[in-house]
Amino acid sequence: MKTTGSTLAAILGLVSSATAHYTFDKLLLNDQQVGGDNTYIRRHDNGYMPIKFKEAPQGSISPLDADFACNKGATGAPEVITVKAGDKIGLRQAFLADGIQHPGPSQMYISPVSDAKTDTGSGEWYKIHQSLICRQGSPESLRTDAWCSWNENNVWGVIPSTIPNGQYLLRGEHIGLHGAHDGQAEFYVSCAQIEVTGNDAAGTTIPGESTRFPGGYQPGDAAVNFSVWGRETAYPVPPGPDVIPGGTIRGSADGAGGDELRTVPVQGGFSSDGSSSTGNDANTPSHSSSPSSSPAPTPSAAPSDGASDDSHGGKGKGKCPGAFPRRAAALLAAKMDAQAE
Ligand SMILES: *[C@@H]1O[C@H](CO)[C@@H](O)[C@H](O)[C@H]1NC(C)=O
Ligand SMILES: [Cu+2]
Repeated sequence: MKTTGSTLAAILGLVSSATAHYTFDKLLLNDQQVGGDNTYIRRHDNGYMPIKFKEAPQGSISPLDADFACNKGATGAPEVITVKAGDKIGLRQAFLADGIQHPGPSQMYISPVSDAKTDTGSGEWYKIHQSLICRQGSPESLRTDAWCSWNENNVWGVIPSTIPNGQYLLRGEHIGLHGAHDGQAEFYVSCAQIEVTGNDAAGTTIPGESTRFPGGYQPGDAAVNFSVWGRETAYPVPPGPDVIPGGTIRGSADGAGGDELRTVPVQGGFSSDGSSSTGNDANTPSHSSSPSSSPAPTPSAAPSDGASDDSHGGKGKGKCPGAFPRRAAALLAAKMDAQAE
C-alpha cells in the first residue's frame, strides 16, 4: 500500500509546525542568559501555540481574550530581574531556540506595577521597542529575511532612560504575518518581571502613549490585516501605539537604513512610529526640537492597496507552518506518489 501524497504532506506538516512555532522562557541580559527557564519569565499554558484572531489552535486564545497580555493562564515567575537604563534585555525561545522563521515585527511593552510577581497585566502598556525591517528587499524577502527578527532566537529591546524606577511587567511579542492576509496573524507573547533602578532623573510618569491588552490590537488594524503575499516591500504601520520617547526602533518600515537602532527623541514632541526617520545617529537621543522632516511612507505602500495583492483567496498561502515547508512537503509527496506508481 502506497503512502498517499496527502498523508505524507500531513505528516511533514506536523513535524515542521512543531519546530516552526515557539515560545519565550529564558531571559537574556546584555546577551547573557540569567536564571533558568521561567525564572524571570512567566510560565503560561499555551505551549508553542500561537494566539490568533481566527482559527486559533485548539486550546489557544485570541488577542481579544483576557489573557492576551501575558499569554494563556500565565502565572507569576519566582524572581524579578533588576535592570537599568541602556541594558539590552531579551526573551529567548524555549527548547531548541532555533530561530524565528515567521515574517513579522517584534515589540516590547512595559506596564508599571507595584508587584511584578502578582500583577495580572491589566494596566497600561507602553511600547519601548519596535523591531521592523532590517534588509531592504523584494516582495519575496518580505516573506522571510527582510525582517530584523528573522532567524534570531529572541525578541529584545533596550531599557529606556525615560521611565521611572520601579517594577514593571515586560511583554515581549513577535507577530508572524504569513497568514495575516486571512485574519490569521500569529502572536507569540511572554512576560518578564523587571525592576528598573538608577533612573533618578526620569521623573515620575512614563512619557508617550499607552494601550491595554486585550484591546490594543483589533482584527482590522493595518498592522495585522496585512498581506506579505502581494508586491509589498514595506510594512508601513507597526502594531499598537508609538514607541515612547527614549524607546528604541530597530530597522525601518522598508529596511532602507539597514539594521540600525534608533532612539526615539525625548524632546520636541515628535513621535515616531518606525516609519519615519529620526536621524542617522543610531542609539543617540536627538536633542533637536524640530520635528522630523522625513516624508511619511507613500500611500501606495499601504497594505489596503488590494490591486497589488494577489493573495486573497489564494491557494492556502501563508498557512502555518509557512509556505516553504508546505511547498517542499507537497513536492516530496508528489514525487513519492509518482515513484510508488
Ligand atoms: C482587512 O482589509 C481588507 C481590505 O482592505 C478589508 O476588506 C477587510 O474588511 C479588513 N478586515 C478586517 C477584519 O477589518
Ligand atoms: Cu506558526
